[in-house]
Amino acid sequence: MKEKILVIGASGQIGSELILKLRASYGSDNVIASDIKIPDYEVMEGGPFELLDILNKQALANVLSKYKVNQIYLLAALLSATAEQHPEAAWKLNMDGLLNVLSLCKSNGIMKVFWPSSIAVFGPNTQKDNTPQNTIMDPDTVYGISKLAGERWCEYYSRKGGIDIRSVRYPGLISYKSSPGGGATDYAVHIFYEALKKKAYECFLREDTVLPMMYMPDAVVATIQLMEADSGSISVRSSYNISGMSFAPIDLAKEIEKHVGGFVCTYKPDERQALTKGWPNSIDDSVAKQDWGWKASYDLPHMTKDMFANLRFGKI
Ligand code: NAD
Ligand code: AKB
Repeated sequence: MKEKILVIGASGQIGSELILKLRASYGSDNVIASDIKIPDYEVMEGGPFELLDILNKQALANVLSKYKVNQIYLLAALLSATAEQHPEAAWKLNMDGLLNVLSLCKSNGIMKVFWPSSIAVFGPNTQKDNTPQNTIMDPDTVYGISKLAGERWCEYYSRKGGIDIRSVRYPGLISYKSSPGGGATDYAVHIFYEALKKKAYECFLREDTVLPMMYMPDAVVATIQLMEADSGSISVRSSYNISGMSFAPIDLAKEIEKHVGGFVCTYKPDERQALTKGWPNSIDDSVAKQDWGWKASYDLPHMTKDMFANLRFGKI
């Protein structure tokens, strides 16, 4: 069957990169971008775009039928820091958005959905190092609670609704094409811009806050690889752990100093520090490796070098 793919939240940090790869693989006309925000030029001009609010179920139904969509990537969500400031709006978008998609998939016979979870599903009682696929999950942030509930809905609709739903728990993502959307790991993108502009950055997390992180090219590969894997190889229908690298702000600052002589990072933790308290230091992704052959390519030095190559000679 010819793929007709709808990406919801296509103007965001992940969507604006993922959509380019999907269009390159499946053909521009077969990948419809949608968001409540106009995307950047490359996404807007590269194929169809629909202004779509995921909370408007009828509008979503209209887009699904207009393009005869048979696959959905649902990326619209409020991330950790914004969700903590607007708990009810976050719950509404993160839950109702997902439920609108799942119920329309069921009634329209749309078979395949990608929905991302996050390392924020873990909590203070979770094992912090090499966090297993199946473990204690007691998130203490609005965002983490919504992601854990979302994982349960995905598994429920996969097993009982007959929809082929696939998901990964992304770590904090680092990218140069578009700004991050309001999370506790955003410092790891902002620091690059400030290093180039001012040779200085004031970090909102403590210097020793080790978190799982991933470079965007790896995140995009993981997403597409999982979506293209044989259905029979997918043993996890909640969400897969995937791992890229783990570092603290001080490790990243030291790496940046190698590229920007005289760079100084200072630390002034704010309310975003508390959001990371229950998050893991590192992730065990052996199940994803075994099921669909996942393997990250970028470590901290390789990612830092590539970020600077793109920010210096690409677009900033
Ligand atoms: P983002 O905030 O950059 O992008 C989200 C997009 O959704 C935005 O363009 C926004 O305009 C759009 N949106 C908001 N409300 C909408 C609505 N009502 N209808 C339609 N679109 C709407 O987020 P992102 O970083 O691209 O994240 C995408 C997904 O991946 C989210 O589910 C997020 O929780 C998850 N995730 C991201 C990271 C990360 O580090 N970026 C890590 C873990 C999980
Ligand atoms: C955030 O910080 O909210 C995201 C995430 C880890 O889900 N980057």
